[in-house]
This record gives sequence, structure tokens and C-alpha cells, in this order.
Amino acid sequence: MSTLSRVVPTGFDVETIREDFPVLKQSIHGKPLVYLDSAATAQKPHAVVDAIRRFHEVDCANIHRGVHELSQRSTAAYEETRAKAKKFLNARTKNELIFVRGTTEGINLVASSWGRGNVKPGDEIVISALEHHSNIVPWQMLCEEREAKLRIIPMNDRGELLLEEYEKLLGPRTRMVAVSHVSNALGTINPVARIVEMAHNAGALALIDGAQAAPHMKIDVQALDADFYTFSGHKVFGPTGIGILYGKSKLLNAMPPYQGGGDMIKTVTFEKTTYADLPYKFEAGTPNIAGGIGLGAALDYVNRIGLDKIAAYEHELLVYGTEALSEIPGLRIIGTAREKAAVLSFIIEGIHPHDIGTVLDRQGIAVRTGHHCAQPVMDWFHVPATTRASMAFYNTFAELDALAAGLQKVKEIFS
Ligand code: C6P
Repeated sequence: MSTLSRVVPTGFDVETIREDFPVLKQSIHGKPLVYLDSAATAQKPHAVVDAIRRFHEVDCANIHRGVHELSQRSTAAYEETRAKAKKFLNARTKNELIFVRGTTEGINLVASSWGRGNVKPGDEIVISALEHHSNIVPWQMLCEEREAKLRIIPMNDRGELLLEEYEKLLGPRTRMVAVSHVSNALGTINPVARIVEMAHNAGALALIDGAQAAPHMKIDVQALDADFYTFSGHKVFGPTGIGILYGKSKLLNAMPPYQGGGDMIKTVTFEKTTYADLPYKFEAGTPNIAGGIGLGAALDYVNRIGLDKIAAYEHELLVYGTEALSEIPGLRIIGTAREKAAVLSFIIEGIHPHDIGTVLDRQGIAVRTGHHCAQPVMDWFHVPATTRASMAFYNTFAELDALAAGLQKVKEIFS
């Protein structure tokens, strides 16, 4: 057993929590599964699986369309998630919450709908050096289409954004600042309240990509004063194919629909269509109903544990894991921000991350290797890829010991 200190916040019982995640109880290649890839997708507790099954077995019907009992029930359950998301993000009204497929669609919706109406040739969109491709490409596409310019906030060697450089990028042509709350490749927690404030001072709007923040910390969009905030259901222990885009209602009301079709209209004739009010204006077609209901169960689950407790426990895991990995000769952690979420990205001199991932997998340890959909981050650090261990509140200190032991084995094999 490691001599590193394990601090478990009072009242946090990880073994009881693990009972809620059936997937964690299996062996992989004859070894107990150590799941350290929650940043890619988090595992789902019983409560989420049960809610999805219940919908299909008992309440299955399309929503907003039927007077019959099943449709009433499925509509109520789906809309209940919108109310839960409002509370989760501390939005002002339910109408500010749009169901989307995930963070990627949330950002594309804003870039496409808001962007087309508001970005003109010569305008500028500011993003940062540590963005996921989902918060780069939609803005790049918009800039190409509108002949606008993409400007990038640089970072330092720790993976922290340089706010003094950001200040210099802001100007009368800045229309939007879009940054992630937490970097998926580095773990950096960005000072988003300050970033939003600076954007507003320059007369620009601000969108926050909350994909990696929502599972780990309390979010208050009113306190942040974010104009848009988006996250994915599958990273907050809910299903894939569902997520939330928050937008201030004043902005959403002024934006044209993103897609046309059923459920987003008030009236349709061949001459003219009028659109539904918020939030339905942005929700064309039959949505992922089961996913929406599963997301509601996931938000309930996370709230029951408590995001403050989750953040405190995961911080201890991060401290412990950082120390454990730092003892491995030749290992370099990529992303050492002072404010950091439970992500450990690293390289080991002379060993390709894919080889590391493969050897770890043979020991039952699941990590992600590659560029993590953040190629500019890899370029900045002059590495082709990293190995990334990403944690959630169901991980244990013993699992981090297993990771460290697994990496020793990697070193033995490749030395
Ligand atoms: N990052 C990872 O392994 P979607 O795919 O739409 O649910 O989320 C996209 C996304 C956007 N922003 C950030 C900061 C993200 O981390 C992700 C997803 C996963 O890091 C899969 S690439």
C-alpha cells in the first residue's frame, strides 16, 4: 500500500456509491476494472438505467403531441428534467434551457443561429488555446462563412490562460468569447466569471463550454453571468445523445430557429410559418425522450451526493494521484494549473501513449490516449498525444495505486 496520504472528506462513502454502478463490478482481462476515463464518458448509476427502462416499459409515448395518458406522462417526465436543469444551473426560467444532443450541438446551435445574425465581416470571435475541437470548429466555420477573425487566448506552461493577453485581444470588433470552464486535456479550471466579465466590458457576449465542469462542481449561470452555457448528459452520469444549452432568454428570443420541423412551430402554411415560443423554438423533431428522462435521474443522483462533496473528494484524488504519478521516473504531467479538476494527462519519455494505454488495458485499467479532441493543446506542448486518467467520485485511492503500479509495469516492458 502507498504511503501517500489519503484524505476522505467526512461523510463521503465511496464504497456505498460504487454499489450504484453495476458496470464497475466487472473484471477486464482477469483484473478488476479500474475505470479512469470518465472525462470521455461517465458511468451510469442504477437510478439512470432504471429511469430509462421505466420509460420504455411503462410510459413510452411521444411528447407534446398526445392527449392520451402515456403522452401526458412522458411529456411531464421530460419537462421535469428541464426544471431540474434550471435548478442545476441556477437559470432564471425553464425557458432558458434548450435540450440538445450534447455540448457539441449546444455550441453549434449558438454559432449557427446567433452567429449568422450577429457576426459581420471583420468581426472577431475569441476562443482559447486549450479548447476542445467542439469549441473551435463551429467558430472557425462561422468565421469562414462571415469573413470574421478567430483570435486565441494563449496559455502558460502550466496550461493556465493568460488574462493579460486576453485583455489585449478584446476590442470593438469582438462579438463573442467562447471558452471552456474546465479543459478536458489538461484539467485546468478557467476563471470563467472573470473571463465573462471582461468580455462584457468589451461589449461582447460569452459562451462557456461546461462539458468537463458540470460533473465536478456547482454551476451558477447567474453568478457567472454567462450568456450561454452548455453541457453533455453523458458526462454527468446520464445517457449519451442528450445535453443542455442554457441561454439568456433575451438572446434566445432574438435568435432565429436552428432547425425547422415538428414541435418548433406555432402555425404552418405554405406561405408562412410562425415559430413556437422558447424553449421549443429550438427543439425541432422528436427529441431523445428517454435520454432526457435519464438525464433528469442523473441530475437528481448527483444532487443527492452533493457537488460540494464531490468536488472535495475528487480534489483529494487529484492530489493523491498527482503525487503517485510524480514518483514515476520519466513521467511528465501535462497540465499543472493551480486550479485543476480531476484529470491527469501525462507522457512517459520514450513510450508512445497508445502503448501505455494498451498495457494498462491488459491490467484492467481504462484510460484515454491520443489528442483528446484538443490537437492545438498537443501542439502547444509539443507532444503528439498524452495518456489521460480522468476521475469521478466513484474512483478510489486504491485505483490510483493500481494506475501507478500499472505504469511501473509499462516501464518494465518498454525499458
Ligand atoms: N470530450 C473527452 O474525452 P460531446 O461530445 O458533445 O458530448 O462533448 C464535446 C466536448 C466539448 N467540450 C469539452 C471540454 C469536452 O471535453 C467535450 C468532450 C470528451 O475529453 C470526448 S472527445
